[in-house]
Amino acid sequence: MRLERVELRRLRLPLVAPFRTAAGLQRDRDVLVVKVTTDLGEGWGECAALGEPTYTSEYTEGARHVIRRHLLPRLLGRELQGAEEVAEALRPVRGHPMARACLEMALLDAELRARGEPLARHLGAVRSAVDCGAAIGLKDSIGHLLEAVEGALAAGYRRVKLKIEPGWDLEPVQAVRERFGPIPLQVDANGAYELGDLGRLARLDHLDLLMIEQPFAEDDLRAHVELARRLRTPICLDESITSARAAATAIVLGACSIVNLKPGRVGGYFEARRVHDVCQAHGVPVWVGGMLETGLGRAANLALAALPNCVLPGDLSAADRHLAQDLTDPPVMRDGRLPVPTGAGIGITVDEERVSEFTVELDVVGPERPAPPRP
Ligand code: NPG
Repeated sequence: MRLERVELRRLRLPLVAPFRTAAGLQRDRDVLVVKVTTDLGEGWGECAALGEPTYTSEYTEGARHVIRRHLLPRLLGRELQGAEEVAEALRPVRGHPMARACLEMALLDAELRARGEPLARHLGAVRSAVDCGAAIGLKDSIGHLLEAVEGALAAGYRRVKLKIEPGWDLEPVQAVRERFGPIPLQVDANGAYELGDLGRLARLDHLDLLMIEQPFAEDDLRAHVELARRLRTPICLDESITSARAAATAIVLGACSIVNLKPGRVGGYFEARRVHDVCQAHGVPVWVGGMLETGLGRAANLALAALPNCVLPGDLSAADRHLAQDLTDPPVMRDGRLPVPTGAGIGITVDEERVSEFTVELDVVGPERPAPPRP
């Protein structure tokens, strides 16, 4: 296949409500979406990067720059056997996994659409619907937190994840436990703690949490090892798992016993599947995370969540849980589960009118129109 033209759009989508985590406050979703045109047809991709470099070093404007200046020149016009070769073509560029993943996703969508093959089947899906979990941001009061948890449970979500940070941990989590009893509950710190907070985190151990996610900084595997030795609550890693190799290292060192899988964080769907496989080989369950994606990114996440070792409910919801406006019609959650898309490629129809409506910047790379056929 050959990439011929790219529309790179920066969109600004309103959120239902601001979303606060230890990794910053999201007031809206500043997101990059690409439409690629290849010799096989069109495909869509979404970049997981947030508007500011507060969750990882990548951010929307930076991703836009690296895509235009460094990634696309390595892909445009080049003959590829398929999207599986995108990672290899981009190997000379260091870092920027979310920017790479976005292009890989769009080319994979184009390739699979042309073949009539759904992404889930291509990745090795074993399920037609997946369990959904709700992620609840940091709140300004326990009352607001309890309301949010109540709303998520009423909507049918099969587990609840609470964001925590130093000063917002034991008390709110305990309050949720007391009020809602033995619901499947987990917490996520986005790296907000230090090794010296070990004792403080140990106080969560009696709350029967499914896991504590990324308590320490992404490069502090040692602190995670120490905590894992001390607690019976499983430790899950997110930001630290940047590749299949990183997953193997973290598991072998004893830094985690659960992994959050995000294709953007590891540079694409093929690497995400390798992370899944490495974890499976070590008996480590995985679940699919979320990055406040539009319906496009979420549909692709549902395909990934259908893999055999994705045995825990993910941060999977229809986009309308977080976004006031979306680029597709949201799927309907039934009984806390969402159907895995069955259409070719990512399997959803992007509403191009809505895409245009929310576009704040547009770059077109490649010829405006395909060259006319020679007489
Ligand atoms: O359902 O998309 C969603 C949100 C899930 O909490 C969620 N994502 O750390 O995993 C995370 C997290 C996040 C979101 C982090 C936004 C930073 C900003």
